[in-house]
Amino acid sequence: MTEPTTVTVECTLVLVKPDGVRRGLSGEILRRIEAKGYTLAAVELKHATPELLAQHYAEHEGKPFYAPLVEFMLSGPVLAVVAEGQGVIAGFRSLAGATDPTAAAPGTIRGDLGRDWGLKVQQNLVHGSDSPESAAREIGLWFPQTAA
Ligand code: IDP
Repeated sequence: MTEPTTVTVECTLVLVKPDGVRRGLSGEILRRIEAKGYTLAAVELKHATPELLAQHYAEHEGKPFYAPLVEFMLSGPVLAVVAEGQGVIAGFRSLAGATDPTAAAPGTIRGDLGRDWGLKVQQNLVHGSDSPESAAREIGLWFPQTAA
């Protein structure tokens, strides 16, 4: 059987959330992305704005955790990252682990480094785009200078 020859290189938006930046875990999270073989195409420390977060989290508007999530995301700087590589959208979400750090598997960012979700439910260290459409939209929001 021959190996497939098509290599689809894609980009995803990763955010190291304010808990990750505050706890000094940005370097460890970038290290895991690079160790997996992905490339860092852009890295920038940013302060989110309510307007940016309203767009970024539009799908969650109206949910009970929406307002605390936005408040948390405004509580400190966020490290915005564009990671590039074959299968990086699904691959980073697998590196990140389950949304709830208490349930996330050992070996994942949230499983190894995340704190018990019972305390601060929004605080799960990282965001990663969940589809090619979300990745394009989110990269355009956080890195508007890269938009075509
Ligand atoms: P994901 O980040 O694993 O893709 P989403 O369901 O897209 O998870 O939710 C976005 C973010 O909203 C989560 O990362 C987490 O910070 C927060 N969140 C999701 N579900 C809950 C919840 O049930 N309670 C509190 N916060 C939540």
